[in-house]
Amino acid sequence: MNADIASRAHGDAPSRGVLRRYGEHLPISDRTPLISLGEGDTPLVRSTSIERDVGCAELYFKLESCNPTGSFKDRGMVVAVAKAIEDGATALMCASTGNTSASAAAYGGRYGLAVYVIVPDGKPGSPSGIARGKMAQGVVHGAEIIAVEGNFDAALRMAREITSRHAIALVNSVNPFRIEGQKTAAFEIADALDDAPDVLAIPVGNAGNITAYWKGFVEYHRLERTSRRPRMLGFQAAGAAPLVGGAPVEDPQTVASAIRIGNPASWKTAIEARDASGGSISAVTDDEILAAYGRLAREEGIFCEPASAACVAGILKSAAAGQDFAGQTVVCIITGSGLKDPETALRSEPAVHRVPAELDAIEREMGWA
Ligand code: AN7
Repeated sequence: MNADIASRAHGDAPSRGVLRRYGEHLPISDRTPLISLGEGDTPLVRSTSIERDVGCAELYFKLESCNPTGSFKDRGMVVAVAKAIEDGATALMCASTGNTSASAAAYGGRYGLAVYVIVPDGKPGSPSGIARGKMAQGVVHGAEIIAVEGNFDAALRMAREITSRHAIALVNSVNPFRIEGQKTAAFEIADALDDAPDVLAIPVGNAGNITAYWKGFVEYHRLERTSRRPRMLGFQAAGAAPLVGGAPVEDPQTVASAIRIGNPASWKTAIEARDASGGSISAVTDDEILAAYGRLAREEGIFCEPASAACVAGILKSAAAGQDFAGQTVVCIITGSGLKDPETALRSEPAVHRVPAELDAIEREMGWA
């Protein structure tokens, strides 16, 4: 590791970050720099309203949106970047629907690495690009942004090929260190609840995160830190649901741009997590996603991105279809912040009262006069 990076790796206190907090469970050595941007240690918040409709004993939201770049990706990125630095890498690359690129851009910037991100391009009038907030993150952190006329699956194919030809570290979740870091969220949930939950509900796109959570729960159970392993309930958007249909989707479509993915890289391990846990992977429509997104914001105070709402939509749909969650503890993973995607929030004309800057105008408008 060069001295410059070593000197930057100090800046982690007082937040311990994933590498220090869970280092004993991670494939790190004494040469791995213990870098951090304060990732992990995210809130686990009890539901006030949706819990009743699900009919379970306790429903919690794991607010991965509270990570430094606003999504769960930071947990895996910190490990992947630390290992890349250990390896002598000077450049990172990922394909992304926006959150992986935001995270790579932030950590790369902090530790002096060049960052190249390949994202699906948004054409005028077509919803194929990444959310604006995520684009903003790549820009401000100084990444080279390569927007391709194609979807995420095409972008990932090219990122794999390019990083095999050039000395650039690939930090997509096909990088096993990403999965290692992301599994720490399962540890946090088990530590907070003093056991694994009965059910884990999670949105599924490239399927790295469901793979990571399952790995974390399996490891904690093996260490006898928990008495059980959760049923893994994965949810995909109906227009981008290859794991539900059992075949890749050529042209995936959904409002939840983070999970607009037609051929998940971690396909096999997602199916293994589903089957070994006695769980399922099912689809929710965009209408169901947006309904859950609205309820989370209005009734729970949680502004998440549409992809995150997919798991809440899914658990509500499962309960409405007769699945019995009585007596069970359910955790929904809120994978990313709603601030990432203001366009979805403002899709309909915002309900703003426009008035002159006068007290009586406000009182009249609000019906107080
Ligand atoms: C908010 O950033 O794939 O099933 O390139 O951003 O592990 O892919 C993002 C995925 C869920 C799905 N929620 O997780 C990317 C990317 C949010 C996400 C997922 C993503 P995986």
